[in-house]
Amino acid sequence: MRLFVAIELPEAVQQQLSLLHAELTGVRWVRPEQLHLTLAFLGEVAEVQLGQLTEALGQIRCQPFTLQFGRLGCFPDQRHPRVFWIGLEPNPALQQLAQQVRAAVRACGITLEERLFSPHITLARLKEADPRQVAALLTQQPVLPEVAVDAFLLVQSSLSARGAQHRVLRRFATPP
Ligand code: 2AM
Repeated sequence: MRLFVAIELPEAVQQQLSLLHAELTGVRWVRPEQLHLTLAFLGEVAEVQLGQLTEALGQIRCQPFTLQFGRLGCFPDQRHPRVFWIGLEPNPALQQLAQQVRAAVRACGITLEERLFSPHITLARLKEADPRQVAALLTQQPVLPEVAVDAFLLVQSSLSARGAQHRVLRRFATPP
């Protein structure tokens, strides 16, 4: 099973983010209902590990906090735009939650990339997009509400010809 752990976004925010969609060649916008903040990408996990994993994730405690949206940007950089994202303002509670999730996953023997957690929401994936058109996208300054976080999701992602299909396997409330 291909799994990841993420924070869900309210539907109203997903809809607001989808207003950033623009006519561009070589762009694949993430469907509004699939917009999320990834905390950890686990990749392929054997189904037999699911019990241990949900047990470990279920132990996580965290004070409720709010997310504030930050700037728009591209990975790896503006001249070679592959991923168009919106960032989140630095937030110690979010970093701590991501750390706890990653520690819980690793404790189950699942290997994660060492890459630092860089909180962002992927809005689009780009293939041969014109960097000048992408630069124009980056000048937008969306006004978005804060998002209250008191839970996270374990999600299965199944790849298909129509793109990735997401299925929420478990929602974990995070009691303080
Ligand atoms: P991101 O694009 O928002 O960083 C589910 O595939 C989620 O896991 C994606 O939204 C992606 O989040 C994240 N992810 C991180 N590393 C990945 C990888 N190597 N392959 C696929 N998804 C990855």
